[in-house]
Amino acid sequence: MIRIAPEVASALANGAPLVALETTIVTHGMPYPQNVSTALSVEAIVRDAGAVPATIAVIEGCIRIGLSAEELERLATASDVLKLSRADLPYALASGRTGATTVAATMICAHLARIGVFATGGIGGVHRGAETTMDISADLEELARTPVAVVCAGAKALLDIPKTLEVLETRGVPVVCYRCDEFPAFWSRSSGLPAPLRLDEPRAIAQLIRAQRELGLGGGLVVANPIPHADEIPAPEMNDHIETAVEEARRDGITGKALTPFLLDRLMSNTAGRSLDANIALVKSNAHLAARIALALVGT
Ligand code: PSU
Ligand code: MN
Repeated sequence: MIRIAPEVASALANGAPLVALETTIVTHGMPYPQNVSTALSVEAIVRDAGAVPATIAVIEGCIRIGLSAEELERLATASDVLKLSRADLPYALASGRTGATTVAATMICAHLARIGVFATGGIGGVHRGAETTMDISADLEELARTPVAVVCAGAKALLDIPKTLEVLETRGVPVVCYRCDEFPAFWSRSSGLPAPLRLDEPRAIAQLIRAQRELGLGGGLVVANPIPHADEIPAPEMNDHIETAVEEARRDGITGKALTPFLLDRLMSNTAGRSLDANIALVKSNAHLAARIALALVGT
């Protein structure tokens, strides 16, 4: 059910630092060809920092840890690729389907392969209007149960960020902000909400991960790395676009799994591609930080 690429397998055998990468961002988060070029650059960034990338997906019913460039290209251009979270993973395996893994499913697969650090764009969270829709991403539940550190640029600002942070706190997930005092809001550095925890060095984050493991607490943690200054879209500007996109989703009756991809796509159009440029920049920055944490964890 699980196939580990040779490069990843030898890194695991040698205790070398590894960084897991997800694929929903490729298939449902960005358009072609930027999705493929971003995924390849992110892998290169992890390698340049001295770690081994492990891009995760399900291909024809098999969990794959590490994809070749050709496989990535095929995944990014295939139609009918499922968006897999915890609930869908066994279905994809049992029915031989191909699917991209969300944060939740990537955490599960990374943990199966004994990879403890994972870089993405932004975690899923509590959607705006969740008090009536009950749309809360399975990513939050996964963070509470699976011991993988997720490096992200905070939660996407299209979510209800205060409620997202409340759920993480309730479920006992440490949320550590990297070199900032405010929880970042994906395209913007600022959410108006204070950092639950703050650490300034990858080594200190590695120590936190070790302490969490040694206490036997289970569960993962969120490392929130704000988008680089030069790439951010200021929050007030982004909020107008988000309100428009959320209204468009309501008008078109978009719900469930389709909602986040729909909103990301509408934002890209409504910002004339600027939200995509920001998304690409923040993923690259997260990959670099994740690699540094992975290095610190193996003590190099
Ligand atoms: N980060 C990005 N783009 C994305 C995602 C993260 O920069 O598309 C994906 C992740 O896979 C995350 C998913 O798990 O969005 C959240 O989906 P949902 O809200 O349906 O749980
Ligand atoms: Mn949802």
